[in-house]
Amino acid sequence: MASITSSTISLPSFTGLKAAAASRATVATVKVAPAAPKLSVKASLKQAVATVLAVSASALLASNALAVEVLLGDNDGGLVFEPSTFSIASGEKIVFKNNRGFPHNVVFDEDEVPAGVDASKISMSEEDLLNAGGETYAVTLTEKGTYSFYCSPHQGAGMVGKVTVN
Ligand SMILES: [Cu+2]
Repeated sequence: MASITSSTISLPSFTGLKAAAASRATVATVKVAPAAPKLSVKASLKQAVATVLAVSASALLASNALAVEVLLGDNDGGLVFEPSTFSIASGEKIVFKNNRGFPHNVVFDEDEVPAGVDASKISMSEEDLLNAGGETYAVTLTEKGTYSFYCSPHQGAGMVGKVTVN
């Protein structure tokens, strides 16, 4: 019994004279006792790791919540917003970024924005274009509801999008 650990040494004080008197019972207890703490340590470590993962995941979500990036033109050169349909929280910034197939722009449809929203105040002008790769247009929407937008040079090609502000 050279491997008796501190946790097993304290056992007699818990189990009292009963365990001390029956040596067989003490041996059995000694074998079981170290295993139990080992398991619970593993379990709590697992839990700790899970908690850390959950925290970093929510931190990522929180940082994403500050700005959503929408690519203008997908990586295959498709004339689309990527993503084209998405949701954001009120006050969250949308950054439209020139990717492929430019020039592009971002115009909100005056007939498809929440009541009271002036589409011209959140839009680029129809003639204004993002001509170079990486150029951005950022807008922050606060009024809840659904907004439709399009790229004026490519609206006919289907470069349209929809954002819901929750
Ligand atoms: Cu476009």
